[in-house]
Amino acid sequence: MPAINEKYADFKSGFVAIVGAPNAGKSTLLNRMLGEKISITSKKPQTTRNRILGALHRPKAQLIFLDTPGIFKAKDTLNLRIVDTALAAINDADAILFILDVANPDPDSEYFLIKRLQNEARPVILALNKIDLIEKSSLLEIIAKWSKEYYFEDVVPISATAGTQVDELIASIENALPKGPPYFPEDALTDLPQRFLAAELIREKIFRLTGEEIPYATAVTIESFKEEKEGKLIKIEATIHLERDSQKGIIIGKHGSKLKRIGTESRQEIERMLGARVFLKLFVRVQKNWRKDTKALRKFGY
Ligand SMILES: Nc1nc2c(ncn2[C@@H]2O[C@H](COP(=O)(O)OP(=O)(O)O)[C@@H](O)[C@H]2O)c(=O)[nH]1
Ligand SMILES: [Mg+2]
Repeated sequence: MPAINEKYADFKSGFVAIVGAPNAGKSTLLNRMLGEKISITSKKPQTTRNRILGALHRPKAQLIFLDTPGIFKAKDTLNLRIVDTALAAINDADAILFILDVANPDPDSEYFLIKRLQNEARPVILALNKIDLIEKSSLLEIIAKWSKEYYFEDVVPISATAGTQVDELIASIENALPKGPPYFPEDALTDLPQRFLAAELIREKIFRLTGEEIPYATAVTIESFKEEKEGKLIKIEATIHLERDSQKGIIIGKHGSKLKRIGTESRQEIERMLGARVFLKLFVRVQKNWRKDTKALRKFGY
């Protein structure tokens, strides 16, 4: 067997922070690049709250992506934590993948990030996302505009949902990474425990199936996660935490219909993720004003 440094003589590896405005498509792109869903997505901004790590294994490289919450002006304690999480991921990275939504620009967030990246020695690659939503003819202008704003290592127009040019983007990121052996074993997809991913899938359904402030007032914790029948059946008990009593009725819905739908849809996705049958039991609880409560935030994983 060759020595380890010989075996990986021309191997590349590194951490890549995915940053951008809320809703730019960061989590959708991560799932697309990995070919697996590890980060939840929705039409609503600020779906992602934690740092989500996903490893992409290539023949000559390992790309370790850090999906982050969007960068925006935070007002409460939860949101300050969320933005800190995104900025911390930038500090941990070897390269930065800046993604913007060409169909719905968010200049506040975009220029905040551009400013944060000034004097950045590490390579920054720009992905111009959602090109499926704009006229082809306007793309050149957008590329020219952003090329003037910053010295990007590369600018790649993509569509994360359609998969357009995602392979080109991956090749460009691989090119920008430093030489080095892999950090994770080849079968590792993420460092996140299955319990966390299950709670996230429940939170995603709440983001998609409820409106107004409900998704933002929600946290999900897993109370128990038990394998039975040699791992063929998994029994999960989860609690949906809300901020106010008045929100309970909305989550539960008429004759429990909303909660039932949240339960069914998340169970189906958790089953797909775990490759096992899942028995999911949901509880609803009110933890008054948890978003401002540092102890509660810690308990809920923020
Ligand atoms: N049309 C279109 N929609 C996209 C594309 N990429 C992401 N989206 C949608 O944009 C919304 C926000 O995506 P998400 O990944 O949650 O954004 P994030 O907040 O940056 O992580 C979702 O509804 C996605 O389906 C794309 O390339 N084209
Ligand atoms: Mg996200």
